[in-house]
Amino acid sequence: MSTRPPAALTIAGSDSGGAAGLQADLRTFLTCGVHGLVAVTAVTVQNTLGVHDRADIPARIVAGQIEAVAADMGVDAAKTGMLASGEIIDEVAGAVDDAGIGRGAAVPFVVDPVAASMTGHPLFDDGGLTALRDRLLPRATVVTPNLDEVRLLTGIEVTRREDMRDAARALYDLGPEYVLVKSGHLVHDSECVDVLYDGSDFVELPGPRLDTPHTHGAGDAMASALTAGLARGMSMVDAARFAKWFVAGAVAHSYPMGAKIGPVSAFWRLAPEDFDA
Ligand code: PXL
Repeated sequence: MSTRPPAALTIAGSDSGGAAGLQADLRTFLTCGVHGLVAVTAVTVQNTLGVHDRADIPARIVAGQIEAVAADMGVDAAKTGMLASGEIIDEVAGAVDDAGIGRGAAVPFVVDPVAASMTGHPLFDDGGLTALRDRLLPRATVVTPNLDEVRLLTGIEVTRREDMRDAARALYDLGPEYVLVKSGHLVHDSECVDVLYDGSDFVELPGPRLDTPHTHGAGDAMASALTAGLARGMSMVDAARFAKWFVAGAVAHSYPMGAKIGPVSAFWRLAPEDFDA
């Protein structure tokens, strides 16, 4: 390859288990044809039993990573994952503004409002939720909550497919350009129909509901495939459909690893000869 590929930036935490976090994002970017840039926010000590410890990166180092890659390498789309603290969110808000990333700027900004790990451990401090709502959602080109994050951000408890539209409207009022509400947690629904809302119209994004317990990293894969699609110049609707396609393949090829919930997989994007010994 002699020309520069599209580049996407993830602002996210490290998962030592390699299922979620920046590891999932970089794997998704690569297999979606996009160079991955990284601003690490925190290091988690994690396996399938839980998040056992963590160290947050100093906020100025998080901002420094964003500034450094934006100034020299160029960012075609950016996303957030685990943001760790209100202080880090404040620095990220300033850095994305300076880099021309976000709603109304040239570079699309996907805010995945990651609040807790799969095992229920909080992934930001008490100031994090307020900072996310007040400082990041108004800067988001698109916000991609699951139904737990919908409840934390809006107080709305979604129990039926129909409630997702009310949730999308309430989230839209917090300032993003688009809202993509994910339906994965509606476990009694036979399909996974996500909803994309732009303040006037709804687009339904259908997908299969697959019967597997191994879904760690599915949300990260969805948001990073969406980011990759945007980095490649797709419209929001096309990028959202692309992300659904990618995450359905990743969940279909998930595997057991460790005692509890195993990772979703991007291996299906590799050719059979890549597996020959
Ligand atoms: O899936 C959300 C997520 C994001 N980032 C990190 C995580 C998790 C979930 O476990 O550990 C670092």
